[in-house]
Amino acid sequence: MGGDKSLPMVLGEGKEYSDGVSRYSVLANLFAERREQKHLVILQGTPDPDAISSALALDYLGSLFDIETAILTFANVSHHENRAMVKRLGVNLLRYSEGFDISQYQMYSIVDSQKSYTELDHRLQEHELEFLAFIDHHRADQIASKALFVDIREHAGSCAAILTEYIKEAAPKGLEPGDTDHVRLATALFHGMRTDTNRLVYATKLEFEAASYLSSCIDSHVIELIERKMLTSSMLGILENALVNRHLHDNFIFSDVGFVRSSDRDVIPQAAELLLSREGTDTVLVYGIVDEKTIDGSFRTRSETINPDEFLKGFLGFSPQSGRYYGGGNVRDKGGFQIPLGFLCLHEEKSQVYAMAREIIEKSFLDYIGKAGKEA
Ligand SMILES: [Mn+2]
Repeated sequence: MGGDKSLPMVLGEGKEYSDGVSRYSVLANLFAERREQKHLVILQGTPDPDAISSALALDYLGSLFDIETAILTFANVSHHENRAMVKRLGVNLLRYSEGFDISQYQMYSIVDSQKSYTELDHRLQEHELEFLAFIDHHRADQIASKALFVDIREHAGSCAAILTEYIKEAAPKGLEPGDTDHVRLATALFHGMRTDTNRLVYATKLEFEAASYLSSCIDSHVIELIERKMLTSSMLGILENALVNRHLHDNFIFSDVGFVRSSDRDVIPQAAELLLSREGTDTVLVYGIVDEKTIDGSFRTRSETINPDEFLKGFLGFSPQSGRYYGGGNVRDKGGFQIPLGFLCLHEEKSQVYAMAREIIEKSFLDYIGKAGKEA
């Protein structure tokens, strides 16, 4: 360590501090001073694979110092793929409730979250838990973290890759392919990296280095099973609607999927991607009415000239009440929008509301792309 309690300055995104001390050695020293303590890793929001695997990594690192770790969440794992990960890899997550006994823990950490405060800070303070580590890859929050160890790397594609860097230092010879716990850990971390980087398409050097280190322990079969897309019959129904209701306008496809429950909302972008794969199509807009409250739409394009963000802002405009645009996207290939139905959702005749929404959206869309007719 670079001196008592005061950490040296962190420069850039590298694995070392300005004085050449590695980030991990600082964390390892803190662990060493807290042997056999009990550690709580807190996951904020709905736990995703990057967060879960980062927590597993802290559990592993702590175990090298006989530290016992529990992973605490505030929400259930919802997405199918994430549930599959928890189940396949036998991850043990504790769901927080009022009755949760904090007093048995001496310290806590937060991983993969921009926020370094939690909804149970008052209880953590009451029981005098030390805030051990705050490790993240989102943009640094205005409020500086009070953790003893802070590692925020805004340019990292995933938190899992940062944690893998620590593991690499703790176990330089590599994890053991014959050890099921190591395989579980490596597989979780690789999956975490993949989900945060669009299956490694947007991975940084840190992810590739981490993947290379973990490679001998990654169970590819499990990754394949976890990442397999599962569609419920209601989801298939949504895709079917998108196909049946499609209207072609030159190289544009416009479609709607009907009424959708919020749990099936993720299928709308999938429907847009499916339609975009039609030969000769370069731009797709698909929408549905979610929970009878909002019109949610997805926009996909392969066009060289269309900027999805400009397109959606221009085509739908903004809400007079909030002053915010209804939609937006990136400059390259995708975007989305959400328009509240407001008082219209009180209407008894849902089909009329739907027909009206459809007419308005399609007309504005066609006006915007400079076409009058709407023949399929
Ligand atoms: Mn993440």
